[in-house]
Amino acid sequence: MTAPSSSTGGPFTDELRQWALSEIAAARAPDEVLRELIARGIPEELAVDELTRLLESRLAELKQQREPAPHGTAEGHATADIQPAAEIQHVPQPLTAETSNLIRVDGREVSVLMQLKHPRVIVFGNLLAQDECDKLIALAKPRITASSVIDMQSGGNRQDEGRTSSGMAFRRGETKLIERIERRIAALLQWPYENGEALQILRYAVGQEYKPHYDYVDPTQPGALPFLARGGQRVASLVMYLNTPPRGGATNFPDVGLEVAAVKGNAVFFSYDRADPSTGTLHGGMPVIAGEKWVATKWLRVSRTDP
Ligand code: PD2
Ligand code: ZN
Repeated sequence: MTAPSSSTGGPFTDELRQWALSEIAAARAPDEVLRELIARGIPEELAVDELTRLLESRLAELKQQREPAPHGTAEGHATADIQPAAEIQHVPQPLTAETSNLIRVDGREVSVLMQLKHPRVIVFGNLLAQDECDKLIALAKPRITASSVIDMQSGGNRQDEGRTSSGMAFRRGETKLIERIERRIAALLQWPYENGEALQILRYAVGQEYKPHYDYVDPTQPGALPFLARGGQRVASLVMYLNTPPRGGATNFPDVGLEVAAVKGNAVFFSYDRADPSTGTLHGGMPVIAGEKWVATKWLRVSRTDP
């Protein structure tokens, strides 16, 4: 199996990637490879991210090679049956507080409250002003209906017992306030405004939840095609909290035991460079225990998508 063909650009060139892959294949210790990448001028964070990706795809490759041939396939031709690993995509690399605890964006001081490397999760504080949260709720309230999910057979929408909230979507740039928030998000995440899906608002009442799921679509399902044709795969999500529920409603990442509390004005960002559970981005909205919970979600695509 070959290395991912797409280049991430920047200092981590295809040549360096090939070199790192050959070192991994030769069973060189990852910390030595990492040290050498840093010595070759790759910033530490980028070197860790890229090396993690290469190691994961190598492990996935080895795992596939060890799995028995599925029923109906000829023994001895196992390698011909290996599925290609999920395509690796560029993902947003948000501005993070490397030198200061605050990030200046759109005249606001956004803080980084927590960062996790794998899965890549960042919790931002003060991304939205309190009155911006209130205005988004007021604009959405008259338009909300029962939430749906993408039907992976037809490509349309359907209701699902795993998602019991209600919600609505604005058009991108629908009002001055919405456009301002969307441009702020684009600046913070360093990802084009046009690659962001329309802002979606969700309301959860007591007992309502969004069971753990992935935000990318499974590209092998027929219903994924119309979705992928308009902007490509999702590569990151930003869930912004519009109120602080008195109890419950955290966003959880069960694979790593992380629960992000819903606090008004804060947001949780996570990225996934491939449509695969190895990203560790299984996540859910935990049941609201008291009060209600309002969020605004922005999904980021590989390419420009519908407004
Ligand atoms: O409301 C949430 O916390 C939540 C959790 C998981 C929202 C989403 N996913 C989503 O909108 O995709
Ligand atoms: Zn989600």
